[in-house]
Amino acid sequence: MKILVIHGPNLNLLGTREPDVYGIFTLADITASLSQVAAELECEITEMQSNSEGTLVDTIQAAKGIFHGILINPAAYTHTSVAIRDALSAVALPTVEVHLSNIHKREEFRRHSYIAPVAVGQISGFGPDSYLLGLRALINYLRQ
Ligand code: CA2
Repeated sequence: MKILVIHGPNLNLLGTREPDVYGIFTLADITASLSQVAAELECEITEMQSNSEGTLVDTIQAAKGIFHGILINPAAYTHTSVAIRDALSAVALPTVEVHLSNIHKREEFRRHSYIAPVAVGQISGFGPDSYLLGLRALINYLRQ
């Protein structure tokens, strides 16, 4: 089982700024934890991060035929990107949307996700655990 893990814009800054909102862990810490869970679940993960909407769309398009599912934190593009939603819809790979923070208890503009309607589900508010729970949920879904 091959899973593509996508980190959206500014997540490369994790652990360097806004620790009160996003915590003190870095993207490398999340990668390390995800790798442990992936080994336990006997799946293979490939990770990428980009600040560019076009690169994220290109990456999603290229996933078809290579990956079985997508785990994505679209970050700010969650709330703006019809292009990322359309790419996910086009490849039709089971997708789980994750967020570190609980987007439903923050500013009003974060409550709407363009991605949620094309995802299997959304996990939000558990910090790095959102990724780990999301990977488990995606693998369980794919193995049903
Ligand atoms: O809670 C999440 O995971 C978000 O996807 C994070 C996005 C935000 O726009 C979404 O509404 C919710 C922001 C990611 C930016 O991460 C930073 C990390 C450190 C310093 C600054 C930004």
